[in-house]
Amino acid sequence: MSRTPEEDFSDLKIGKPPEKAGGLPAVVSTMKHVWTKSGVMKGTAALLRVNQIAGFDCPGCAWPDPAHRSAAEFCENGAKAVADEVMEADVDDRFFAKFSIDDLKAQTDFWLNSQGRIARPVVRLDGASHYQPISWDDAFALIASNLNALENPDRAVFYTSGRTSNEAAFLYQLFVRELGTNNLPDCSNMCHESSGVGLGEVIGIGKGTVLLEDFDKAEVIVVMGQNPGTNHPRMLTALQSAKRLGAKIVSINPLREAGLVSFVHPQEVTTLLGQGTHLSDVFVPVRVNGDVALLKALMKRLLELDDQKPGIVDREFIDKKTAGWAEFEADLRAESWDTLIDLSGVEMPIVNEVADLLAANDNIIVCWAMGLTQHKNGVANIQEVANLLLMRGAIGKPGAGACPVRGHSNVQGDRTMGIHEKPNPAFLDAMEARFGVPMPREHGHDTVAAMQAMMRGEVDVFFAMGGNFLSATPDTDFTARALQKCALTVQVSTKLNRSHLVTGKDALILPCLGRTEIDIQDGPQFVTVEDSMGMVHASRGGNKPASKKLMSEPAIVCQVAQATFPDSKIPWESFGAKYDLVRDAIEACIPGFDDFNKRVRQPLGFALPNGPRIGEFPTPDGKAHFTVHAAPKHELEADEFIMMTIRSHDQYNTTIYGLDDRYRGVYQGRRVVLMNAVDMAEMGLKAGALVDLKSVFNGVTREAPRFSIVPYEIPRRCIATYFPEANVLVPVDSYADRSHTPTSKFVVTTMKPSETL
Ligand SMILES: Nc1nc2c(c(=O)[nH]1)N[C@H]1C(S)=C(S)[C@@H](COP(=O)(O)OP(=O)(O)OC[C@H]3O[C@@H](n4cnc5c(=O)[nH]c(N)nc54)[C@H](O)[C@@H]3O)O[C@H]1N2
Ligand SMILES: Nc1nc2c(c(=O)[nH]1)N[C@H]1C(S)=C(S)[C@@H](COP(=O)(O)OP(=O)(O)OC[C@H]3O[C@@H](n4cnc5c(=O)[nH]c(N)nc54)[C@H](O)[C@@H]3O)O[C@H]1N2
Ligand SMILES: [Mo]
Repeated sequence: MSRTPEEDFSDLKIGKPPEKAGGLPAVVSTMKHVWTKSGVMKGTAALLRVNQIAGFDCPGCAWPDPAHRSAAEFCENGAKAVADEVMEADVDDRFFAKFSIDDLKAQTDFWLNSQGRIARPVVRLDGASHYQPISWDDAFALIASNLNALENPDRAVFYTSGRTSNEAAFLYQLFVRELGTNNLPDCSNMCHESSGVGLGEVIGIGKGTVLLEDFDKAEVIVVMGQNPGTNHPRMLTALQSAKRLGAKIVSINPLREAGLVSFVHPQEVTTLLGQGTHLSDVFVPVRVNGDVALLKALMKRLLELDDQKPGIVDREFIDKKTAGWAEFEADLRAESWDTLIDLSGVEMPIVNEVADLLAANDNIIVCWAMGLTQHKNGVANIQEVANLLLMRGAIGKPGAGACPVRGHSNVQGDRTMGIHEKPNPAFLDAMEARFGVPMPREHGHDTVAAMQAMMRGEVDVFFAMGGNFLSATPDTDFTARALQKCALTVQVSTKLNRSHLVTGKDALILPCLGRTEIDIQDGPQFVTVEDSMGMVHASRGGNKPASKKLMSEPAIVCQVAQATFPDSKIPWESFGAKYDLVRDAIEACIPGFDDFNKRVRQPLGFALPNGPRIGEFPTPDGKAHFTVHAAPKHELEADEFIMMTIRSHDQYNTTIYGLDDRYRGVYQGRRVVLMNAVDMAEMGLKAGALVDLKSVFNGVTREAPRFSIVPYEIPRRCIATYFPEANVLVPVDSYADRSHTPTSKFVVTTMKPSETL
């Protein structure tokens, strides 16, 4: 067996996880990433435009911007995302001539990303060893000829990652539907789909119900299955502010994440060296996927407290606004305390402490991310959160509600723009009326279904608007084989990644402008995005594009469309030239965008309508719904562990910025398994021992060799690894009921010591 560069553990160091996030180390890390990658001047200039009213939306995450902004409205990891984009365009003709595709495959993801921005369009024709330069026109002609040759439009699949602007997303889905398919899988399928489906069913909208200002009015904020210190650092500012105003914070997580313990605001100079704000009042070390049991335990306790002293269950709200209470209450009363406590892994005193807080305070916000959505019962997890809020009447009023914290900076906007394999018929009707082009009605493939269709040989063209489909999807080896069955794969990208190396017979890389860059078409253009709380605002880059040969995403879509449909009724050429015209079309087709061009030019943009936020539930019966879910039981064999795959502090999804996970005390290595010391002792494993991991699902075995064991404070029989390294172990057919989100936080795994090499 040969060793890959990732499997070299000579520099791996394990330290103690810090007690607090932010502070000086965050400032130092920010400057290191920004200045070494993009140069002092260009990097600093870019940072000063992040999230400013006349600047660009941070490509880091979807956390909203406050109305009153500081000159430095960014965080350490947002700065890394910006620095990563503001790199030189060194992936150019010379680069592609020098390195064959096989040479590139031998490199790590970290190396691939650190080569710089992609400078020009390139093609690899069937059998060639290298990518070669291609002109934009020839690239568009190649795509058009493949699309026009399809036996059926459903033999093409169009993926979207969540950085794509509203304008690009709207144009993209319009083109795909003009072609005649709804095959529009997106990263949301792997991310907050369980939140969308879960909330959609019970409150009538698949989005959160709070605004940023609600945090300052909240009395209790519960943060579940989320690691904001790394993934949404600007959220810590909101938590700190709420905390200073008296709110209590409850953190429900198998790991005691540093960002949730204590926080030193990196931009508050006076507190930079201090101890910081202690954030979590209660830490609840739930077992992986013990959340349904835990939430039911909390609600059962609330019922008991209400029996003792009525008023905790908000009966007036329940009578007026909801349905399903009687069955829900009966199920909770019938649950056994022993079972709930056992399945949650949380001790009774902690359950009581949290229940007391939830009983004593009416303004409750629950925030969550991937720790809840990426489970077989992901939809049930979210609906239990909704049950809790509804029972306390904590939805539809200021300072309370549901807050799914979105990942990619415009993933929510892309959905609003119609990037969805199951489009709303009213939206299709509106597009037919506006453009006079028939729209396909049959549902298309989501991400998992697209992978399976490719594997069956039912996909000829795979087109990706951003992202890294190969490494982000589950079951890497399966996805690799599936992608290679396509005739043509097209990647619209900014940086090199593994999806450029495992491709269809022919492959194109189309390099696009990033958020930070000036976009000139018929004059300077700007785009718009929607944040995690449904605020829509403008984003304008200020940097000179990394290369003259880049095109904007909207322009790329319009040119592909023009090449494919030279006689289209849709005004592709003018759409590509003037994004105001695209916004007019969005206004005509999507509710909530009245006066779009005018309102988006207001300094703070505008909020999209949200019924539940004001206590109106757009479900078929106009009520919010209580739902009943059984707590999942997991019978593990003696040698089995539940593995969750998570992000380190130095990565953005599949983009690896560096090899450290500072907040967990892991340095210079990513092939690690966080494991409970008692489990290690039982298995006879020492810190630093190398193990091969194996998952078996539906009779199929998947293996990932050589991971180093790190002792960690994590519940017994639970382990954690980083994605994408562990994605080979996530089975393609293990996904959430109804939302089809891969179960990236729940992979039953065994391990055995690795052979010495
Ligand atoms: N810097 C940076 N920022 C990012 C990203 C990034 O990669 N890097 N990615 C972006 C994207 S697309 C997304 S979706 C978000 C992701 O943001 P997160 O969801 O915070 O990301 P994960 O690392 O997947 O962390 C999941 C958290 O859930 C916990 N967890 C795992 N299983 C369970 C469980 O069963 N129950 C509970 N209660 N908790 C559990 C883990 O311990 C971990 O703290 O971040 C976005 N922002
Ligand atoms: N095991 C496991 N797997 C997971 C997860 C997990 O927690 N565990 N999380 C899942 C989640 S939540 C998500 S959202 C997905 C993420 O899946 P993706 O969105 O597909 O992956 P990213 O790594 O964010 O994509 C990175 C690439 O996007 C391109 N890019 C960056 N900026 C731009 C831009 O402005 N325009 C264009 N066109 N391209 C750009 C760059 O070329 C870069 O290499 O992964 C999922 N996969
Ligand atoms: Mo995500």
